[in-house]
Parts: sequence; C-alpha cells; structure tokens
Amino acid sequence: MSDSEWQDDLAEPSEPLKIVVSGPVGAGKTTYVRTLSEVLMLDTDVEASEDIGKSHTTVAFDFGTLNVDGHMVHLYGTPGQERFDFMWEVLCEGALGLIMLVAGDQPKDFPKARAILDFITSRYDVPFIVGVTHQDLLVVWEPDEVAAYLRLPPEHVVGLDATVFSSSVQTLIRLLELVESPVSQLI
Ligand SMILES: Nc1nc2c(ncn2[C@@H]2O[C@H](COP(=O)(O)OP(=O)(O)O)[C@@H](O)[C@H]2O)c(=O)[nH]1
Ligand SMILES: [Mg+2]
Repeated sequence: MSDSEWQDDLAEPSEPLKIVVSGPVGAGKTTYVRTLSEVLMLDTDVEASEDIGKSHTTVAFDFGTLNVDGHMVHLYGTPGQERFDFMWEVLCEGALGLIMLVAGDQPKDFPKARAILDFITSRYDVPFIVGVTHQDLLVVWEPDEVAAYLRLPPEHVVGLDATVFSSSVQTLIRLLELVESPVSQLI
C-alpha cells in the first residue's frame, strides 16, 4: 500500500489512533516516544529499584502525541520490567496497533520480546510490527535476521534508529500500512 492509500483509509477519525510501544527494558521505548512526540512528555523514568543494567527505567508509561497527515496518533510506551506486566493489558485496551521494539545489539533480549509479543497478541487481536532498534550501530542484528530468529514474516520486522525522527516515523507508517481497517476498529 502506498502512503497516500493508507491515508485515505484513515479518513477523518474522530478518535486519536492509539498505538502501544512495548518491548524489553533498554529496547528504546522511551527514546522512541520522545523522538516522535510533538508535546512535552510526561517523564515517568525513575531510578531503577533493581539491577536492570541501567540507572533509570520507566514506571507507569511513556506518552506522546504526533500528527500524521491530519490524524492524531497517541503513543503509549509500556514499562519493560515484568512486575509491571499488568500495565501491558491496560494499555492495549482499544489499541489500533502494537510496535514491539527490541535492541538489535541485545540478542539475549529477543526471547523476552517474543514472550511479550505472545502475551499481548494472545489476549488482543492487535496488528503489530517488530522494530529492531540500534540500526545505527556497527554490530547489530538486521531486521531479516531477527524475523528469522522470532519466526515472523519479514514484512512484520523493520529496523530503525529510535533516536532519529524519520526512521522512527517510518516504523509507525509500516504499522499503519498493516492495519487494514483502522476507522472501523475505532467505532
Ligand atoms: N544508538 C542508539 N541508541 C538508542 C536507540 N534506541 C535507544 N537508544 C538508547 O538506548 C538506551 C535505552 O533506551 P530507552 O529508551 O531508555 O529504553 P526503554 O527501556 O525501552 O525505554 C538509551 O540510552 C537510548 O538513548 C537507537 O536506535 N540507537
Ligand atoms: Mg523506558
């Protein structure tokens, strides 16, 4: 589908398009939502209370909004730590699509990404795309390799640099292309 075709599909929804961004700790969820958001984000990153390999982590959720060709998109980034599992379900309620991020330089996290994906998609019939972050690094798994590892069709897996707007928005557009009838799901 071309960009203009999916824009036609999304004709004038009254509700914002709700997109959930999930994935393991360190996948780039907070970065992704911050890169895309046009509004000042709620800062839900706090000092990590357990050893998760970085000093700050997200409690509650990341929230950001952006306008894609006249359509308001709301992004909800889930926390990665498992003790916040319940948040995934809350955030996925009424979601139009799911962006599952995983860091391409952290293959040890691929099974975690698969587990989160299975957890969500077994409960919600939500279209999803896997975004393999850190594509700007020299040594990184490419989307096709991650697709094979996760046994997903290659069109469901894209690579991105979550720190760069154009790369991040492309991932969002690929997801919207996979969403067949977004307006009917909003009603
Ligand atoms: N080079 C690079 N760094 C990234 C990318 N995505 C995230 N990061 C960095 O990876 C770290 C973890 O990202 P964060 O957004 O906190 O991950 P979260 O736990 O999923 O919210 C931060 O230092 C980010 O700046 C990326 O695509 N490329
Ligand atoms: Mg975070």
